Amino acid sequence: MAGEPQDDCLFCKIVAGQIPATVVRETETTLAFRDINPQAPTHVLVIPRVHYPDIASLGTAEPAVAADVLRESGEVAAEEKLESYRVVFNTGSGAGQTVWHAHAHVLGGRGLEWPPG
Ligand code: IU
Repeated sequence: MAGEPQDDCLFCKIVAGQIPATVVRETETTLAFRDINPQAPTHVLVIPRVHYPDIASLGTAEPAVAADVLRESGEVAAEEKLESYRVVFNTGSGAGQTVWHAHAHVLGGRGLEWPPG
């Protein structure tokens, strides 16, 4: 059920402490940890503790938690002292989503081109 931990979800396992992650920030509703395959000098993922498959379904069901993810993305950027950075929600396999638990990528520490690939 949406919102409940999923047995086959990697990020639910990180939230449960069953898989290690390099955590940089934690709140009651969110977790922020370093991406295992960083695409920039700073590459942190901000996830809700609750399971929803993407940011749209989280935003519809639990808008306050979606707002927490956005606020924490800004807090990560501030902690990492990023003057310019990008917050990305890949949504759908055609946009590069591979993990079906909502997450923001916070990317910075190098020049970022626009439009993205
Ligand atoms: P995506 O937007 O769904 O593709 O992002 C998933 C990210 O999760 C991707 O950048 C992976 O490198 C990252 N990740 C991770 O940090 N730890 C893991 O064990 C796995 C994926 I699997």
